[in-house]
Amino acid sequence: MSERIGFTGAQALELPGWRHVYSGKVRDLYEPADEAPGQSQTLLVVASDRISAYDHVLEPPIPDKGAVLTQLSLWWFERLAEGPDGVENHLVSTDVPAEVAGRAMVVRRLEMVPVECIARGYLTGSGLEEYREHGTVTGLPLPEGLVDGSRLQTPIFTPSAKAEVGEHDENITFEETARRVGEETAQELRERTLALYSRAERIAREAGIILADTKVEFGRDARTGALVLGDEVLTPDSSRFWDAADYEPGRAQPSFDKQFVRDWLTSEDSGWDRRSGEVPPSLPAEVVERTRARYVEAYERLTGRPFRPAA
Ligand code: Q0T
Repeated sequence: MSERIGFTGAQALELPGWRHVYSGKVRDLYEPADEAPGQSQTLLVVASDRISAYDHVLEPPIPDKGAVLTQLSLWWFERLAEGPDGVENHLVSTDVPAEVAGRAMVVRRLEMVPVECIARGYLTGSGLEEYREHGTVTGLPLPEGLVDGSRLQTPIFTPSAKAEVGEHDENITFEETARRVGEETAQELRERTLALYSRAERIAREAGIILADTKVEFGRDARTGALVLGDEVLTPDSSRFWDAADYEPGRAQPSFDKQFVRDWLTSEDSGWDRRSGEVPPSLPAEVVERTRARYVEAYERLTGRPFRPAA
């Protein structure tokens, strides 16, 4: 978990009682200041308002994005914990420093499994690229004739592994997953990821949202050895959400949350060239506001609750 320490541009907050240990593109991790580094039972995960697109973290942040995603993830944790097939997760408490109220959670420190567990019910993105080249996704053969956005007959488990800093995670086969984590763990990851996707896809569909794919991360409780759901779950940052009303296979589907950002960045108006390697220009206020509204809409449609920013 140290590979991204020092992520450029991430501003760690000074949080009373917590020491900053890690920053990803959009989230920051802290540990209790009164315990030896790496030894605590708990961690604090803080979701920032940062937004990324085309591999860049953009300016300015999207107001309330971190809170919306944290509240959505908490709602999913609750939904997924229900029932006989309930999934254990790492949440300990939402009692966090006032400065990050609503957008942070205290979690159990787990031994994270070094594989990103992805379930896909629709073909797009890196899955589509591999399919076009080889007719497979992470080595799994798919029927001929599928196009961008095609719904798959059966959802598939398409694991990936963290690449070096600055590189995209790389898709790996089930066999490679088993080599890295053991056959039994690999099978358990596949089964649990596909079950989670099926449950969530049905819930999202009832809200008129297509859950095209989702990435989850599991860790082991060092005491019990149990696989526990970590990270954030089923947010627009870890999943592809499409508006069912706009779904049209055969083209790239509009992103539920980021489409205004992508459209503006790739328009003449922005003056930016995606392939230039240059820092993208700041988003106009209107794009920021419309994007904020989309995150709130995703939360409200899925949960059926109004979004209320923390005081
Ligand atoms: C982690 C132990 O995305 C990450 O962090 C967000 C800033 C990656 N990451 C997760 C952990 C977690 C969690 N979540 C946990 N429960 N236990 N490590 C560390 N980095």
